[in-house]
Amino acid sequence: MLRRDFVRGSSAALAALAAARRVGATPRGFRPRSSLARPSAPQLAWQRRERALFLHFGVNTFTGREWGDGTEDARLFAPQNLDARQWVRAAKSAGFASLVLTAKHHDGFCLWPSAFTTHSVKSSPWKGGAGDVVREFTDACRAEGVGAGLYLSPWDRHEPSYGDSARYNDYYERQLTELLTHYGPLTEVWFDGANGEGPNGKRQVYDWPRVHATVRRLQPKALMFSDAGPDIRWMGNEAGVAGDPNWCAMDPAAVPYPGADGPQIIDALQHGDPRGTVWRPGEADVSIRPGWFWRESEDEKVRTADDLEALYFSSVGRNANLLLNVPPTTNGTLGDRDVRALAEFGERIARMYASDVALGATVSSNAPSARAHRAAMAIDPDPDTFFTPLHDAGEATIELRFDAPVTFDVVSLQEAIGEGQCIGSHEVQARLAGAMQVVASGTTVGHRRLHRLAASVTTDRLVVTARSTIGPVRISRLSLYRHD
Ligand code: FUL
Repeated sequence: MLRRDFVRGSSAALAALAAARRVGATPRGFRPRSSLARPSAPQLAWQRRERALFLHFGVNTFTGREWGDGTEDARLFAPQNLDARQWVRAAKSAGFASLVLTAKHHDGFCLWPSAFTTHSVKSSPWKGGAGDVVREFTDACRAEGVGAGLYLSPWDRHEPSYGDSARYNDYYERQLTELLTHYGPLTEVWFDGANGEGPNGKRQVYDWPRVHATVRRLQPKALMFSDAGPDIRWMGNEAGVAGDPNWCAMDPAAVPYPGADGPQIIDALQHGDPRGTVWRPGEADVSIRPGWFWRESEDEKVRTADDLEALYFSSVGRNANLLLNVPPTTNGTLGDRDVRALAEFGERIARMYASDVALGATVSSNAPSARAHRAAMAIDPDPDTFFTPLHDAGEATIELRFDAPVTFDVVSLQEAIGEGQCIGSHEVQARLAGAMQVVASGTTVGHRRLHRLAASVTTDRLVVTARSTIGPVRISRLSLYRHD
């Protein structure tokens, strides 16, 4: 099927296009679509941060439930030693540069003293009703130099107006406005799609266009997450696993509203669409424990650093950001076991990235390129430089030669996504016992694609071939690490 994004050509050219589409490449002679979706500056900065910490905290922490029903007594909320700085430091120890806190979950209890309800910290014994968790959280993030994000559940099982759509939408807008105007700049605003019936037996109809417009107006740099974006999309599961392939672009009609359900919706969330008109990269959310909220009975089930590392490879390693939930305890701090796992995970990833053996290579490519985009730019650590061939041939090859053999077991490929995402397949070959052999291959690259090899490879020659489905191959960085 022909798409508008290719300029019309001769029948021979069209046949070449059809053949190329079958193998997933862009043939010579076809110009890429000029309107390729690209990230905004905040989206690109967010993708480069790669990892964020999620904090589920509220009355559920004290009842041991996952979904409160809204009848919880606000007096239950009584953390003895709440310490938001500890949350942020634990996040930083694992290399997380931003955090997202549940300002309000489905039970409707607000972690800030909202002027529009009494069902909040105001009615709790914590700090004599004068405390504000959102304030402590955002202050701690700012003091520690990391981004702060907030989750405001649209579904509210406490608020009497819920289900009376127009009235509740006003209530929600007022609460959102408080969060967007009282706590300084936010990096992310998190919406989920849960949508129940109100006390009147009616299903609430959310006003998403109004919600989005409010966030844009009051916090133009904050990115909005939901199944339907508009800036960041859900990855389609809560297991921390990105799709393969995973495109950052999407057809906005594929997931019309948050909470839309069905196999095609999940498929669209997992994979995106190379020809999609909007840039909506995926965020893979997952918890360090079986539940989202803390409960003592799950203290023995905290994921290990090994597990967290596997999640890193299945999310960040497949072009999605990792949003890892680590819930505070009834004490108001993160548990020791969780903090230890985070720190160990962070150390391992830092150790892996500490030494890139590709840096010593002599680099060449199979095609001429402009000086600014020469082959050596493919190993240059500057994320803003990249290799691209002078003429877009839909395929490009980078060759690395080493004076002395190097050993690695992780291959990291990064595409210059500031220009859009184009690579649809790639292959890595290394000279082993005198012959070139495929050591890794895959589909999309995007911000980062990691291959963890089954065994370490020692070689003096490496060739990476990348094929593009929609525009030029642009390799921002190829790096080789040892992970143990
Ligand atoms: C879902 C919620 O229903 C869960 O409780 C949790 O907050 C998860 C991250 O999002 O929609």
